[in-house]
Amino acid sequence: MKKRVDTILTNIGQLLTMKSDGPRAGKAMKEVGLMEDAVVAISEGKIFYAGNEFSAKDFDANEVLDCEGKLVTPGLVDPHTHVVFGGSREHEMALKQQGVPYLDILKNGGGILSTVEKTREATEDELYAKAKFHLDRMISYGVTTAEVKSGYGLDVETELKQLKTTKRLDNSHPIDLVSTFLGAHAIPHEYKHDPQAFLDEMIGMLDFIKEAKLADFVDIFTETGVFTVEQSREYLKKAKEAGFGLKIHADEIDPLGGTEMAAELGAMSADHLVGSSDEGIDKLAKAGTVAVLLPGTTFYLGKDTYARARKMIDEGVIVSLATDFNPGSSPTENIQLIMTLAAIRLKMSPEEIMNAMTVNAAHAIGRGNEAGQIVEGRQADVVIWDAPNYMYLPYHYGVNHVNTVLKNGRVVSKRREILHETSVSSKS
Ligand code: IZC
Ligand code: ZN
Repeated sequence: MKKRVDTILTNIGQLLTMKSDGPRAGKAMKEVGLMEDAVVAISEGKIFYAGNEFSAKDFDANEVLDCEGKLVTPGLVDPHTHVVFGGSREHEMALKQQGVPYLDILKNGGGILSTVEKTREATEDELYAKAKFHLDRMISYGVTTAEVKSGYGLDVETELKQLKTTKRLDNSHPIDLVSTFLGAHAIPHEYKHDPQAFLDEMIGMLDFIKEAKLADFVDIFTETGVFTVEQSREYLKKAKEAGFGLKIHADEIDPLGGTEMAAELGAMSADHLVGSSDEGIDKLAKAGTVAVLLPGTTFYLGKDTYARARKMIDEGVIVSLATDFNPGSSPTENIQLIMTLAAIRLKMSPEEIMNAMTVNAAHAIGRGNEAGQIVEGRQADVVIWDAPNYMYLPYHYGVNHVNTVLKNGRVVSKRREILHETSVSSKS
């Protein structure tokens, strides 16, 4: 008796199931659940079967996707983005070229604060349309689950506008979105002389955000000229009491000790970590706090020193990777470019990169049981790649290797069609 299913993927060259009982650290990051001659069957939006004990002829499917010997992996997970924002910051490029540091641009009212101005001006519909455009691009690069932060409002009204936009996008866009409240992203000019009063205002929003289910996580930018480690610790403690998971922008530019603090508070993830100390890395490993590394940001800030991924992996930290897509320090939706930067600058292996962008990324945003693996019963989030194997992805860089993206079993993105015909004789 053939098994009736909705869709089967046949003729798969290489299947990475990424099957794992939990997040992967250290040497376990070498495992990718590689299978040859495998078939994937999908029923009602879920993985019905993935393996090589059965073959295509054992299934009666409505739809057959011939993978033509290509690589098939789980949909990628981008666990750190700032997708909902107004405006853009291309005018800062010239300042950067003149050597003006990122934090000086912010101190002078630009940077994050210039995006705050544009986000305050935008209507909810404008924010929605703009973010949808970026999410469409993200899915075309193979992302099927992503985290989205607020933090360009810095007042009650605009923070809520951003969070509501994220919720609306989660309900309407194929990418599953996990929402993070980043009210503590910068000090708005109206509170320039009283950052604590500003933090108190953001703390005042927590219960409402929780009740309205507008965010799962709370995050803070712990950095020189923004929030101190002590301010951040007190703020995050309040967020924990209110029932949120914790995230932190830690040691991105100056090594202040945010890494240690994140681990001490049992944060779900600590992100950036360019300047993390040995002690901080040790604490992350012991606490099981995920290190979300953002090499695209280091690249775009023009820095030479990257996060110490090799040391983190050797010490047993759960390492993940993300785009940090935002209009200032990492304006790109291209998660595949992050793969290459992770390979070249963080010296991560292709296997480690795949774990960082699937299993560990899903875990970093509390979706470890739903996303990041092609395993029976899980949501059928699958990418078919124009690549013969997974090592090819970080190797051939700067372009989009996606052939087809399936979200909950449905084809939601396909490689762009080329709208011309090439005849051999026409150029002779
Ligand atoms: O808009 O510059 N680092 N937050 C912390 C950012 C970068 C985003 C931005
Ligand atoms: Zn960020």
